[in-house]
Amino acid sequence: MLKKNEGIDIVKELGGIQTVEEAQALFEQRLDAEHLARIRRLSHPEVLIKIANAIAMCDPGRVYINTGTDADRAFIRQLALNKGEEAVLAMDGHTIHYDLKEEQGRIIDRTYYIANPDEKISSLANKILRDDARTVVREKMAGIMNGATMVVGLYIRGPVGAAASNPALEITSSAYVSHSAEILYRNAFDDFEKEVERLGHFYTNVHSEGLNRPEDLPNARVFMDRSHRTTYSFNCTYAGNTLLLKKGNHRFSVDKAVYEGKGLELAEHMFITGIDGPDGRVTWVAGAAPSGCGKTTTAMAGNHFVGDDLAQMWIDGNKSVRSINPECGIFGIVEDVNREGDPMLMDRLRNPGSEVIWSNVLIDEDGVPHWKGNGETPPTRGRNFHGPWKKGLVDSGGKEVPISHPNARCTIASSALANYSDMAEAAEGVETRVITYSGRDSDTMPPVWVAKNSAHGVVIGACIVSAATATEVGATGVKRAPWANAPFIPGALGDYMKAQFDFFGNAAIAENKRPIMAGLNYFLTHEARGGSGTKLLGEKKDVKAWLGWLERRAHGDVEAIDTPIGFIPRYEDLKPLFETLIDKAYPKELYERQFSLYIDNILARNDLQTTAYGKEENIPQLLFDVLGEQRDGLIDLKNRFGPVVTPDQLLEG
Ligand code: SPV
Ligand code: MN
Repeated sequence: MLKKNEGIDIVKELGGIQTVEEAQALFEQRLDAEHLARIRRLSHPEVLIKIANAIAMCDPGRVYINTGTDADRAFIRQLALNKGEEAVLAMDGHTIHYDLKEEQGRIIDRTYYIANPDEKISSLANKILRDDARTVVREKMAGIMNGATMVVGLYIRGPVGAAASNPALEITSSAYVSHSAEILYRNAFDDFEKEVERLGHFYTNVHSEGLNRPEDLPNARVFMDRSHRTTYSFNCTYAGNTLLLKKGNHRFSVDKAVYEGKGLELAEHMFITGIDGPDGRVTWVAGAAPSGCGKTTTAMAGNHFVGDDLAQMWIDGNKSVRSINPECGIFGIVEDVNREGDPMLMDRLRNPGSEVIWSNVLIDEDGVPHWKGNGETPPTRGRNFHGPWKKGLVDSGGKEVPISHPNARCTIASSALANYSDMAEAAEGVETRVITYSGRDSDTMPPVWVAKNSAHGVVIGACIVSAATATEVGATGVKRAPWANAPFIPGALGDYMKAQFDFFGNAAIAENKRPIMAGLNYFLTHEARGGSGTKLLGEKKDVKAWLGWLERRAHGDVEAIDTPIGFIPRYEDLKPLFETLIDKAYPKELYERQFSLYIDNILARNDLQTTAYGKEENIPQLLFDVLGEQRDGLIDLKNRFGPVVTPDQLLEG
């Protein structure tokens, strides 16, 4: 069991400041008059003590208290430019940032939970004992900001006033990290302490890029102290390792939901978007997918964008499931973003009018960014994550260096997007009626299916399988990706699973508001369905049809075909949706290939999950019951129809 405030708070011990008086004395010594005046606008003892200790530990040359004004944002952006962390591009408001070529994703091998001696953590994660972590942090972070400017930012992860928001400090010597925080999170300088009082806690993140040299990268670390909800990150720059407001704090929010949420809260790796239905109806969808599997594209395919990466959910007094986005911007993968699949994002990336931080793409000699899969004619030379680049360049291993890294990203405010919904700022969140789970699955599950009930829905999430993507350094192969949230689940998987069953099956949700739960799969290939080649059977834009169908299904507007894995769409419902939503013919023959059940593949998946979960401790029996029920049904179908069962055969029942 996770114990809060257990063991020493490392930054407090290394900083040595225990009281508000000591904190104030340090501020007087270390801050110039302007920033002293700013910090005097704060009075919460814990907040002041935490900031003072970060200063005492990191020993910066200057402390900048960021109040989130336009002037402060301009200062931070300019600091990033002066330091060389970013450079300006041809388009007004656009900058480029590079991470070292060895740090183009999350460094999971150097990411640890700080644990108390008797504490269990996820079998998928690394842990370091508190005393050892203190030694490492002392050795690496004491004085790490010598001569540098420390920016202290006060944010709220979610709208001010929302039930599931969490206040968080981002303290960093990287102006790029701070600049990114300003675009991706809500600066809450004026509301911070009020929100800390209301919510009873805050998260703290302390980061320094150190000297930002490749030789220091083996010593880079990302530490998460669950007991004190404080992160430490050093010698790295990639936002997934450094801007711990994002995944570092998401991990704490998962803990909070699982261990304190009482079946009424979740913290998910999900987009949130609204789909227009008939007669002006808007239906809100939240969906999980592993990093690099189309969450941003799916969110942008909706009519009303709220978020593309994270969702905080709760059951409210009106018996509905509400969701908010802890972020207010996107840190989106740009590979394969093009006019065809992502017209609205492309519009913002290629036209003036918004602030964009690009990372790890190619910049040509005219200061224009280029990336793989953008549908444009690529230049033959420029500068990218690897340094100077020209077509045909190979790395030290003899591999061709792509024009942009597959995890190259753009950072942009949600409000810049044409489909941005102002519901993104609503403290009451959006009423969520559809939950989706997806992964890169080339050969097994159909494009869309709806769980029979909430228990089956939780099992869809538990059973996500996905090919590895570039967001984690060194990841390869096909992996289980439970709820697409596994990299961010600090505690035991069984505890997390129980929280899922408790939440979605909760009697506190009204039956007519209980979300439908679905699987989505955009990655079926021709070769897996009787054709040849690894080309996808569908197109990116088809997602609008799948979401459109789910929108109708959530309101009971369409019937569906009952199968052991859940309900699949009828052809006659999909065909008009393809026509009206994406102006595309949808041949029956394609439908049959996409929605025939390949029983042996699904059974193999079922076995894989049953075996893998069988090895975990304390997995709720309900998971095995659901998998067993599905297996029996699938075997029965196979006995009657053979290994490939078409929708028409399924309709025969
Ligand atoms: C992801 O990889 O899931 C991201 C980017 O959203 S980050 O976690 O920040 O690396
Ligand atoms: Mn993510």
